Amino acid sequence: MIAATNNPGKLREIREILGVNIKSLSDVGVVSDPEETGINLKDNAFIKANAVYNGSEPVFADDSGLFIKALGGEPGVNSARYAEPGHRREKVLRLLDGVEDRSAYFETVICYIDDNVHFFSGRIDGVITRENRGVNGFGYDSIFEYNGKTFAEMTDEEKNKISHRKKALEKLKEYLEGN
Ligand code: ITT
Repeated sequence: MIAATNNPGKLREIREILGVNIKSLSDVGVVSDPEETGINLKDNAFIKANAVYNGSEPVFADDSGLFIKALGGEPGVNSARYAEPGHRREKVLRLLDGVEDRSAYFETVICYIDDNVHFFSGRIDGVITRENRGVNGFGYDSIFEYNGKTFAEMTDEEKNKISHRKKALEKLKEYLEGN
């Protein structure tokens, strides 16, 4: 299976959770960074997987986002493009300054293409912290808290037990095992 992602943090999580042989884009010499023009995670997951699929080897892609209640679901599908790199978490913290209801969730939609196109999704609910905490993980991990710890304060193993991506990957795993 080829994982159509350029995000090393994601790739590491996928390998750890699925435990099957996963090739990255660079392993197969494919350069792919299609524009994520979809209006939701499902559209973008399909765009990413379909850009790599060549009719033989199965392809996996996921699109994920952080959906914050007080921001009307932002950054959501725009999580990767919400601000310049290095400024995304600060933007969220600034917009939530003084906001009491800090509920948020991460959602992942996986698109898996073999002979058909399949979708699997997973979600985890938590809250946005008031400052960055923790050094592990990637993206918004240091401002997303679940059960008293941010994702960046968890080990990979702890995060991978409960994460949005884990839940979606478990569904894919079930599908793969039934085939
Ligand atoms: P692709 O190459 O797979 O497209 P990406 O970094 O663009 O990688 P997504 O579009 O799926 O990834 O995700 C959007 C952003 O959401 C991503 O850049 C992160 O900032 C954030 N994100 C996704 N999953 C996350 C996670 O598990 N923890 C923290 N942030 C996450």
